[in-house]
Amino acid sequence: MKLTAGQTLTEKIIAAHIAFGNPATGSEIGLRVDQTITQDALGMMAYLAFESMGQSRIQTELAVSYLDHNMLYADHRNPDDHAYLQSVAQKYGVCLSRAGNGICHSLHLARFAKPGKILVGTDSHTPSAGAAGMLGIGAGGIETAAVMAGEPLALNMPRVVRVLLRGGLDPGVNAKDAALWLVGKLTVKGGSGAVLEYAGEGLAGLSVPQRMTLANMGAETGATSSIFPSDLRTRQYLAAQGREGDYVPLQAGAGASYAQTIECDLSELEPMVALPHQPDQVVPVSQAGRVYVDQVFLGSCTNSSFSDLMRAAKILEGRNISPQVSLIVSPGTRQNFRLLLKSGAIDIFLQAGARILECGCGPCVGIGQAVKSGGVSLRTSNRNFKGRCGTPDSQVYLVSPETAAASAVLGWLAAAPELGDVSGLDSIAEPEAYGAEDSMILFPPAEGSAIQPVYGPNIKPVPLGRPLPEVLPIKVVKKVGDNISTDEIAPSAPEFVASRSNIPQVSKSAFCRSDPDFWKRAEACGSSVIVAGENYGQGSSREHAALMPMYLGVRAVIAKDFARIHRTNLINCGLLPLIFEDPLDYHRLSENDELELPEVEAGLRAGRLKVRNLTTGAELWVGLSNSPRETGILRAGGLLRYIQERNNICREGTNNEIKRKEEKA
Ligand code: MIC
Ligand code: SF4
Repeated sequence: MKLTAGQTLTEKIIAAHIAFGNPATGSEIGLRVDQTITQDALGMMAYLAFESMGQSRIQTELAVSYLDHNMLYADHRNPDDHAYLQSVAQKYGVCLSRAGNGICHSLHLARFAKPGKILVGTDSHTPSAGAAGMLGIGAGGIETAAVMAGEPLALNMPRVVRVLLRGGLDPGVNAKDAALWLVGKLTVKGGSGAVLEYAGEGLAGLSVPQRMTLANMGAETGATSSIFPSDLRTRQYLAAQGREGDYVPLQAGAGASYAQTIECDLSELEPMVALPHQPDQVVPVSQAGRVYVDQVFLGSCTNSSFSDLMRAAKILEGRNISPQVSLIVSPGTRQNFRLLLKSGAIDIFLQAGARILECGCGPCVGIGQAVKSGGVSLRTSNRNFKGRCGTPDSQVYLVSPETAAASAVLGWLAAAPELGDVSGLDSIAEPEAYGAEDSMILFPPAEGSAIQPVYGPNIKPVPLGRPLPEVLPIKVVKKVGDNISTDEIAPSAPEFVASRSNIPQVSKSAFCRSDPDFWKRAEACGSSVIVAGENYGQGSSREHAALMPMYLGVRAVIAKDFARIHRTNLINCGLLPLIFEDPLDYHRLSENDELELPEVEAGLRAGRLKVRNLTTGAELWVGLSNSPRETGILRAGGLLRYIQERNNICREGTNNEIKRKEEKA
């Protein structure tokens, strides 16, 4: 790639991939995408949608489907989904990482990420690939399907925020502490519309897996992506993965200008903790007070690198965990698991009293290992939304592996130095060779047209949204506050995640943690709207948080503002993401109010709509800030219909195979 002076690294990569639009901050651009990733929990919708887009083969350079979330085979549903994913991967030219190989982001960084390329993934932590200088962007499944079918990825040109690192981490302080510090500073919406681009002399001391911890948690600020320069550390890492040939040096041009600079002196950081129930509730561990702990989880795509788990093992060596604590260890990848076995770390975990899980997401997303009622869990993962771990009244704290290990021994939240000398941790580094092998990746045959996708009985077609009428009557079915996460809208407990390929079924779980009757009320309304505060739809990219309400008759959400991925998911499902022009109007809408949008087409063209409150007689205005492309998608009733209409695909053709099978049965 040409190194252009004056451009940020983000701008350079975007300029090299522009498909349409002018890359001026805030305007809509289309990007040519090099690689895609899907994971099982959201990949199902992606491939079901892809099948109805009329392409016989994936159009990107590389597409990888990871089986890592739905690992609990409690009945036929997850194994059926996995069988389907394997069959469509073979048919359409997708590499498939088999269950047990590890977590998508950790594996993708290790095996496929390439500096300077663009990656789109059905997972909000796709920016993790930024650790190797790749621009990773999270998206919904239908959108990722469109990208696999050759559509450019549309998004608003992000502003570029420089994160300037100085100094180096003290022993006992982890890149996680820097990530928590940053999320605390920016808050869960401070990165919205931005790419966090790392720079500064502090970079030299950070390995690629440490950089991944930071890139991974950029998602918790709402950032579009996070990216690191590709430098000697990147080269070392790629060489250790047997992929030195993928290395290209990349950095921002001299004199590049940034929308904002955040400075972080790594040597001043101390162990940090995010308190329940938001990842930005960050304080130093030393100020968190005495917190007794029931469970400690070491793992997830944020913190299960080789050196993360080696450092935790070093702290646990020769010690036993507190009898009050259950310690759970899940190495993120099979590659790391094998290295940890060889190095003796797994033995140390076992001797200390840990429970070892397979390589996958597991407890991070609430699939197994819930904590007891009212229990306290310390986790090295990235999200602590209320109830995400599976226990509604639990308290989840986010910490580094060092803090997790020390706390497991002591029985209370404690930084590693509280347990003893930590200077020895400094000597732990990433291996010079990972012994990489891809025996758990199934590469597709060159031609797959004869392969039949395997549809289990729980797999249903992706429901289509409805085109917008000229006058839209909508009843307020629910009113919520600020920072509602997609975890709250579409909970990820195992019983629900296993049903995600069956929208009629899983829709009944919408908002079920806080409002179990929501689905009945929504169905009874027929046509409804949700009213929300700021940052509605933060967190996971799961488009079920849009598909499920859509299926239940929700036509719009009126909020103070939206998280980026969720706003796009709403549009792609044909729902209007409307923003109060006057935020005080939030107080003028109540549950059960009957509303009407009187002139929808004119509103779509003007980018603002009038809302009549038929119950109170009030009138208010809401904005849409829609691009012409988004207008077309909304008019059509969602992205799938839009693509089908444009490509002249008969709507009835959607997932024909499933329909035929159902008819026969
Ligand atoms: C998460 O970390 O919340 C998940 C589970 O990986 C999600 C995807 C999902 O909902 O399946 C994400 O980050 O997008
Ligand atoms: Fe899996 Fe957790 Fe990472 Fe999401 S954040 S991909 S659930 S490990």
